[in-house]
Amino acid sequence: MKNALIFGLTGQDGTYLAKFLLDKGYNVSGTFRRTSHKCFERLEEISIFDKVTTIKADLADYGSIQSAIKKSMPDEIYNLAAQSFVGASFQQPILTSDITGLGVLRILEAVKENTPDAKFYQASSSEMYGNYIGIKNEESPFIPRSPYGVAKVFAHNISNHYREAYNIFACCGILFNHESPLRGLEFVTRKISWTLAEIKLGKQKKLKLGNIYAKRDWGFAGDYVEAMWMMLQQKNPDDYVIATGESHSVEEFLTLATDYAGLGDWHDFVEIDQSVMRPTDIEDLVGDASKAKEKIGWKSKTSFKELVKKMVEHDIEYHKSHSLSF
Ligand code: NDP
Ligand code: GDR
Repeated sequence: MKNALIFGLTGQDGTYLAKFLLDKGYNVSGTFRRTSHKCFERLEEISIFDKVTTIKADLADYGSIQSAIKKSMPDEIYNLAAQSFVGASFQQPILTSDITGLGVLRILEAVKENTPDAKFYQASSSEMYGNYIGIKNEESPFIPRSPYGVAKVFAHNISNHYREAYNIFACCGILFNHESPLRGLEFVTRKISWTLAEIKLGKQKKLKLGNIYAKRDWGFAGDYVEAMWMMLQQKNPDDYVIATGESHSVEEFLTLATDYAGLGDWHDFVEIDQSVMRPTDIEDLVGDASKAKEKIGWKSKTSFKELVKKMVEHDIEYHKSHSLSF
């Protein structure tokens, strides 16, 4: 039985990946941060909390990273941990650089010193392309437009460097946006599906959004975690773009979601909120995942429409059965 260690187990992707690896028969360990509140909701929502080993570790803290690696003795390490919200990276650029950028170097050093034969996956991002215009593949330049994007470029480059200099089996998945009913509430897709459900059930009146003309290449997170695993099963380590190949605007997502929620015309309840606009934003991101298709046999399975429907239906059901109380 293989051992896998997931940094960022408690996040959207960590949860889907843990489920995927458990189904493949792996022993799954994953890290969580100490918080004053519950942080295992996602694992509980898909009923896998009691099937994984949880280890406390913070990417700011080398000792805890090393100890997570020594405890789990992994064959495969997936780094999904990050300050992952682009919007917050403008307000907390130093923290973002430390966790999303330098944190990856801390893991790589711990791997080099303790388990140099372990395979390593790094969660790179389409946000690294930033201002680069046109369809993006593995050869396209990185011109990041946010502190988050800059930190991810560092993490990507240092992972490539450890592959070249120390022979670490390091793969970077350059993933475009992927969403799900487990997506964090501040990301635009989930903010929309969640708030529409609240509006439908009379718990909310308004939905406040920023740049609704921005376009993203949106896939389903459940499809994307499979690509992470596939990369580590290849003979040689490499980097791959993972994307659907089509982009849609926030406005299109909103229109479709409003339709699925049966709420009529979104102009009746949407307000544009200047406070969520970013100092710099990326207008359009579309990925070309041909290399992943040819070399590892991965392709996106869930359509844009299916994704929107899945998220809206989940959140309406959720709000029907839960009343939040604090
Ligand atoms: P989430 O924000 O849902 O999860 C991030 C994870 O990182 C959480 O488990 C979080 O813990 C953990 N984390 C945050 N800060 C620290 C820290 N200081 N030390 C240790 N762990 C920490 O992100 P996703 O699951 O959506 O994304 C997974 C990875 O993929 C991230 O690196 C993200 O940047 C990257 N990515 C995501 C894409 C997407 O569209 N989802 C696209 C491309 C890349 P906690 O639960 O305590 O907050
Ligand atoms: P992104 O995702 O920045 O692409 O990063 P997000 O959903 O935050 O924004 C997508 C686009 O929507 C616009 N937008 C809004 N965004 C938010 N969050 N809230 C709003 O109200 C709103 N209104 C409009 C944004 O300006 C942006 O243009 C995600 C994260 O998962 C990263 O970790 C990952 O690396 C990239 O995707 C690929």
